[in-house]
Amino acid sequence: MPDEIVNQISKKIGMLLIDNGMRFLQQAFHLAPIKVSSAEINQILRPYFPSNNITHLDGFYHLIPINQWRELIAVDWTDTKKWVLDFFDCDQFSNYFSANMAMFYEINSVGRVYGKLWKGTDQFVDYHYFNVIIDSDKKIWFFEPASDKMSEVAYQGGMLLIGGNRYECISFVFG
Ligand SMILES: [Ca+2]
Repeated sequence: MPDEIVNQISKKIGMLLIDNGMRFLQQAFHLAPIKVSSAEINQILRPYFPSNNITHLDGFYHLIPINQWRELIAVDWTDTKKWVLDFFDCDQFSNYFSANMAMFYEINSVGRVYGKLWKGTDQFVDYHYFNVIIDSDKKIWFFEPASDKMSEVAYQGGMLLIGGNRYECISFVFG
């Protein structure tokens, strides 16, 4: 069979599998999100991040319970991607996870966060890009899409610690 015909068949089958895969996942999860406005998202974040830049690209957001987030994260394959400096590192992981949740489930409440990361509390590593999730109980969770580590937002001694490492948020983008 000529290569061009094989390529055409591969493209069609690839798209068909992706399309059906999305439908299977949507049907298997039975998500019933609540809908909140961008003003409510702001009200949830502001007590923790009074001086941060928070950008909303949507007027309304779908929120789901944290137990459903844990199930979605267990199935999502973002964390299985290989870390490649520049071409698939923290910003791609963060964008990819956020986009997957919107594309598969129309859940747009995964924020992308630009900030700084320390190893422990005193060893500065680099500027960093990661995710924030707001659940339907209006709780804020930080999420590392390359490792699936999740932690509820909490300040200890004035520092935001996730898994024992210090984070500092500069800006949030939702939508
Ligand atoms: Ca990159």
